[in-house]
Amino acid sequence: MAEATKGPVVVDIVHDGEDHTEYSTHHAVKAFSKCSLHTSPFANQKAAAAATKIYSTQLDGLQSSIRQYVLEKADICRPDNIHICDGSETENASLIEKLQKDGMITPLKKYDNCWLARTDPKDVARVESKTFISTPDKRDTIPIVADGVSGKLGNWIAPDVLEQELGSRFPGCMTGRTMYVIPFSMGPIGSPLSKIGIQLTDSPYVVASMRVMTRMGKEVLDTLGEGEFVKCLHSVGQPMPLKEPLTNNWPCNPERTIVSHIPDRREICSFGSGYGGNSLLGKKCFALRIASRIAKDEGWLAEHMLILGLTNPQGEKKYIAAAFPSACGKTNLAMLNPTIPGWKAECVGDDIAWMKFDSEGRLRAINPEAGFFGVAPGTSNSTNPNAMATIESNTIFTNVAETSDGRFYWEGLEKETPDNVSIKTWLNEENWTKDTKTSDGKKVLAAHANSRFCAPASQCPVMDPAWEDPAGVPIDAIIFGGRRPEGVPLVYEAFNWNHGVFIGASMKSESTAAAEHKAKVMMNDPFAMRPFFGYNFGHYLDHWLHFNDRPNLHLPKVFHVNWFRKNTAGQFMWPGFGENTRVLDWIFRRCAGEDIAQESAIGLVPKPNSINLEGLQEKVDMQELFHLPREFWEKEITDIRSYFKTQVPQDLPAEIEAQLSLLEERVKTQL
Ligand code: OXD
Ligand code: MN
Repeated sequence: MAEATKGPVVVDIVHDGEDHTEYSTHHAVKAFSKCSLHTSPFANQKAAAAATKIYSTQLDGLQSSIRQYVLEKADICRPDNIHICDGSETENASLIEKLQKDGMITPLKKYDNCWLARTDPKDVARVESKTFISTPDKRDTIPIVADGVSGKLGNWIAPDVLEQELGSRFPGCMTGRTMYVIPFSMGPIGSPLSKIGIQLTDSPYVVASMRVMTRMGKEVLDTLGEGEFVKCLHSVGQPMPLKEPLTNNWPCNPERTIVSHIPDRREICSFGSGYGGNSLLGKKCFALRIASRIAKDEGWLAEHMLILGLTNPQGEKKYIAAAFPSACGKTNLAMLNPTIPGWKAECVGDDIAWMKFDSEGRLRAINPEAGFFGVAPGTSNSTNPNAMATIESNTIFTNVAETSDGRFYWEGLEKETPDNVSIKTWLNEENWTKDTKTSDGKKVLAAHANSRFCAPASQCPVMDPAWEDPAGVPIDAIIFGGRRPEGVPLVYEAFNWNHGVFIGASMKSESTAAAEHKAKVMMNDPFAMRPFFGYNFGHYLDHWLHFNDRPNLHLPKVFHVNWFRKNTAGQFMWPGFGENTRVLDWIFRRCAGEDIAQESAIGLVPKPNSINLEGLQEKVDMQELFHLPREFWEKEITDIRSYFKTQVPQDLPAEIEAQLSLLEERVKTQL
């Protein structure tokens, strides 16, 4: 690890361009004690305050709390320059130029302002095992589990241990680099549902991506005034001069990666990874982990949900929020093209929903993001034409493959890519074909399974007119879903709110390439939040349940869907994609109060022939699709019970336990 240069940071304005301001830092001779930098720099507010007192006037444009934060962290990280981002086109152009010069991105010439980044192959996904939440009391972060049980609902780290971990990484980590200060708003600027963050990062790739994914720049600072903000510190962990050459010109430090959250201080510190949710701190770290904790404190919900507006042929509109684990086609559903004539679907968001009951008791949702950080493989004109239209310009691609005529390429685009081009893989291997194999005979992928596009939401042809409404959109239905090849029907409805919370708590799905998991295994993923809970899952369930006791709330109906059931031959039984409108139509009509559901052991299921199948090209065996095998459900109940018992032994609300017993009773008597 690089030694920090000693002495407090002095900030001089060296350049004040038309559109942005750049500062350079140098280090004064008077030294801090070595101890203050190395043992507990994050706790040493006094030393930082001293630096602030002496030098803060030189970051004049910033409000004092931000200035203090910047100085404190600059004092530890020792960047050569500090750049306050204004979010302008000019600034972005100079960042893109720098990224090109540094060999971090190349243009995809077939499109307008589209770029391809290839990462170090060691930095390709979220690292859940290195993601921590720190609170003085462990039980505030994760449920206590028995000795010998490995907890699967987040990682806790003691505050003093975290201080040491951060103290052994951040000092001097930005030497030779620029610290960018990114003011950003999660949610429309100024909305009462929005929150502001300040991210400090030494990665220009992160700045360019945050500009797409959030509302970023000067307007945010103006709106914030002296208000509160979430503190987000990020470093790729590669100070200059480099000790070893980079791979793909992508600075990162995988051996030392840590993604940490201090919810009591509304603070995030992430080190060592430049990619995705590890480094674009507005997304999973802020909008889910920190926000879910803020939401609990303030009485609202921050959820891993898409938001979709649906208009029926009569012109009536409803909004749904839907939670799916990664790799269940959330982005496809968020942008779906309905196949039933007369229906319209419009996108508000594809990944995260912040939801709050308004004064009339209606649940209102905003999408805190401004862009899509979507999984590329599988996206095509047949699966998601709206995403394809969105990513034709102003998009940053990461770890996709490239054609010789300057297009992007990934698995799923076989039919849409001309035959006469050659393909270079995400690993820079030329002349890839679908038959390319490794020396030990394994199929080589052209694009990494977690390769991404990062594109502005405003470019999506089906954005909802209200997607930036500061008041949010009213939510009528909450949908849970997962990849369930067996036993789980196409759709069912919860009997009531508490049953709905139980359904969310017992969600499962096949694992994803978005994180470091290797095999396709069935994983419990309650509320699709398993990697994103900002506090103890048991307390999270209490929070959801308490809405049932609040008077005058119009609680949305809750549903569970499964597009992924397979028949005995291993084929999907439901065509999915646009045809999912048929299920949404049923959900819509249920929300409108239609009598089209009947009781089953697991919830309310569609009455025979109540799902509109008119015009469906494929033959679907609805009987089989809704069959509830007794053995499967008995085993499911045993598994859920054992999951709760091992993972949430002390904090599971009694009501969830009661819901499980009710399910067990119904399965016993009705199946
Ligand atoms: C994602 C995820 O959205 O992993 O990237 O959920
Ligand atoms: Mn997600």
